[in-house]
Amino acid sequence: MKVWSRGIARVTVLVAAAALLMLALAACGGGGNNNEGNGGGNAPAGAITVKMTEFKFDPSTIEAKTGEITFNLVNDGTVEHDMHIEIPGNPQTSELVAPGKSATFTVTINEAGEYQFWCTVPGHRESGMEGTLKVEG
Ligand SMILES: [Cu+2]
Repeated sequence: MKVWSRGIARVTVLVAAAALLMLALAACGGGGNNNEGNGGGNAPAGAITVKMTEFKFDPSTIEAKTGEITFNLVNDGTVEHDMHIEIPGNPQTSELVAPGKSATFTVTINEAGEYQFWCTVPGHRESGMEGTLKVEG
């Protein structure tokens, strides 16, 4: 009798451990690279996180220092978005970011000033998806 109940207890522990393992695996899923996940957990150090939804950037006014500027673009919307920064002589556009995904976007701006940015998907800028990047030396 004692041996029997011990066996049951052991099986119960094994089942519980297996369930925990599966939960842990599920929690880790989808976080493998920079284009996965939605929390920006893989963003490089110093990156400026910008959320993109229909139809705005959050924040829409961004302050940065001259030099290399890295954005962590997080698409919290339901359609694709990107970020275009109008740098005179060197305009830059990020990759298109799918809904629920994020992407790293790096530009170099050596001159202090205010730069306009917007989403290039047709109709989005007109709907309010634009902002200002203030760069200080
Ligand atoms: Cu857009």
